[in-house]
Amino acid sequence: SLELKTVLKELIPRRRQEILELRERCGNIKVGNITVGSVIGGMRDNKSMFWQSSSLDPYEGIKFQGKTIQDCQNLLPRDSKDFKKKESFLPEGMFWLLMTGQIPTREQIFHLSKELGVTGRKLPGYTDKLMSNLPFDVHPMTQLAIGLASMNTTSEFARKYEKGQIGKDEYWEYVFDDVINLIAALPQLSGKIYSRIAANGEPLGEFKEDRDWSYNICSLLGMTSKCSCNLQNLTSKQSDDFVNLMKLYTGIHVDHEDGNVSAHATHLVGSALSDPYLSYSSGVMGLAGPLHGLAAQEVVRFLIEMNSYISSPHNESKIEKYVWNLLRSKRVVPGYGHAVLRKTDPRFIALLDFVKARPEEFSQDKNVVLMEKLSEIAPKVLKEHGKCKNPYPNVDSASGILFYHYGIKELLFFTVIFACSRSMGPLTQLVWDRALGLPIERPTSLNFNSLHSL
Ligand code: FAM
Repeated sequence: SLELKTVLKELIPRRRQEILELRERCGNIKVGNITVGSVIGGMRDNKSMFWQSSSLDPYEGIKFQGKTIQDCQNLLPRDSKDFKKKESFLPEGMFWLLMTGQIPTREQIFHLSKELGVTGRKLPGYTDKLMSNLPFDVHPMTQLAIGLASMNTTSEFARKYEKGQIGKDEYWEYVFDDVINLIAALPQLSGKIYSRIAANGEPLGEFKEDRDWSYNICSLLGMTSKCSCNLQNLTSKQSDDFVNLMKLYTGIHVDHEDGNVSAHATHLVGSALSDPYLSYSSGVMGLAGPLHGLAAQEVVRFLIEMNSYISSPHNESKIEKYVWNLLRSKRVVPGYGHAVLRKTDPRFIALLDFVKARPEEFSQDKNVVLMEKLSEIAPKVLKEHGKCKNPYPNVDSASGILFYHYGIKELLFFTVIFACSRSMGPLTQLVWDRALGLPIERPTSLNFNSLHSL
């Protein structure tokens, strides 16, 4: 079928059966040991969450339904059939893969794109009005969380549940409809937030129903060549490259299994049967932390500051000295390290490949040059420093500085774009949580006394 929901309807009964059998056959099998170190150490290495759409291997990095980023580049449909264009796959294809575990056809993806285009044409009036009345200087992520939470006035799931009109087996269908509406609204929501922080609320571009989801994010930021208001004076080649960057960026930030703060917050809040708007709004609040999604803007500040100190981004000894000084002042090197990964983040590599494929665009940008140079020097320094478990660059090392290159200088806004992409993984899981009838999350806590008596 061309309809994602119809494909899910075929899949769900099989998965329901599988989870019943698992519970019966393996319910008492232990997955691992929970140590005191894990209890007081942010639950590290504690394998206790169910997440189907992606998995994270410390050395191989993220896999989406078992597929690496490279597999996805080879298998998922692109906008154009011309492979020479080096276009990234459409994020809609990634969403389909996360939901179903299947590689969609081009027809299925264009159908889904169209559905998101028609649904996302306009924000609900209530949300639009509420956002227009917020002070301009409210943090962009707060604006996003408010906008998303306010959309719960349109939640079909919440409405049906409140009226007692749906049984447990049907929850997923209404959650699915809400999820589609939420994801469809993200280009408009992010465009509105950007127009408020960059242009006093003046619209920067148009929403095009017949274009794909990530193109519409770019269009509403005023970043496509067709935009009447081209704030950044981009050439048409630069606009096309930016659209491609957005496809890549929103295609690879979709999911990072459940252990990360934004995914886990969405999952946890959703387990109380809060609707998808409230659940993802909570996830967005978590994404706004500097150790999580906000790291990208910290990296941009860091690179600009370092460049003003080191005179040339090629000056290796000064770069090294700068990183050592930062570590001596007990600060972290932003964009480096990871709670799970123990190798360079493959998402960082994908963004660096984007840069390497465009030397004429990036070789004169000293921040981008420094980003690349730092990725060779910082791991050596961090290894010698000996504290962090992963001295390699993570995705945030490269992402923000590329947006900055194309003229998005409002650093706090980067995480809003991250949130557009991250919606896809946690909300996929929310649909499955309801389809499989997973219960409310309710672990148990320990205090000093109980820990000492172990
Ligand atoms: N620079 C300096 N010190 C670091 C460090 C870095 N980049 N990364 C970790 N450490 C320190 C860490 O602060 C800790 O020190 P204390 O024992 O004094 O508390 C020690 O090394 C051991 O930490 P770890 O076990 O290696 O890392 P964690 O799992 O505790 O933390 C991160 C993981 C990501 C929070 C941490 O590496 C960090 O703060 N990195 C910089 C911020 C960043 O880039 N965040 C983005 C993460 C990301 F990919 C995302 O979510 N978007």
